[in-house]
Amino acid sequence: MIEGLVHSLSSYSRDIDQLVLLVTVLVGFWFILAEAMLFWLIFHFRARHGVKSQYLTGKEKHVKVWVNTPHYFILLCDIVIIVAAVRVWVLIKQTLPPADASVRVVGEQWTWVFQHPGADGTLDTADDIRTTDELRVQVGKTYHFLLESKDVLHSFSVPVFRLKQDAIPGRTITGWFKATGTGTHDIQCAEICGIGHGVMAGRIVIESPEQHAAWVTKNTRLVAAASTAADSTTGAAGARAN
Ligand SMILES: [Cu+2]
Repeated sequence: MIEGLVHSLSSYSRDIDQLVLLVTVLVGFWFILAEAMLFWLIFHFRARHGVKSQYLTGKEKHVKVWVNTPHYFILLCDIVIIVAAVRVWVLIKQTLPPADASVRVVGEQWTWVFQHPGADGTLDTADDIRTTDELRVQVGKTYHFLLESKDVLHSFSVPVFRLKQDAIPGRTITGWFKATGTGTHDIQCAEICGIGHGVMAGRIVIESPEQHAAWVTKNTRLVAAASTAADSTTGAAGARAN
């Protein structure tokens, strides 16, 4: 979790980090100022012997200016935050750059199932490679992920990518990512999805093109061997039935 917050390994992770920093600084500034003002007022206008309290309606001009001026500055900060947030939202959620490859991600209680294209590079063909709790991708490639859920709401979260997307039963949600560095990193479910939610952890292995090609070749061969074995078993069962 902590390593996910420190590392930033997708083409858009820096945009999200900068947005979070902007919100923290702008909101933090007004928070500290407001708290400091509150405590100063409490201290300065504390009860004193022989001093009567003053009643202010809040409508006096010299009082109103203390309310309105910060109000306008805060509205300005709101506009800055909205513009920055919409910019990042459009870049990540509204734009779908062309994919170099696609992977299917299926959440279920309580595991992640990944379907990768095999040696043919195309998803939903006979040589697809299926794994549980381990997603294998190549650095520098743009991936579309097709996110599904078998049962309840889950949320596909890859902290190093700053990626989080809900998985909804009955829907296929398409999103994208492009890894900018290699290594093994956390995948988590970010939506309470039942008693095993806390153990619904996976990992993403981001590989160099050579490493990834070797993994795809090896596993495509394993998939082919498994389907041949299954065919011969079915054939044998068929022969017995006859
Ligand atoms: Cu889940």
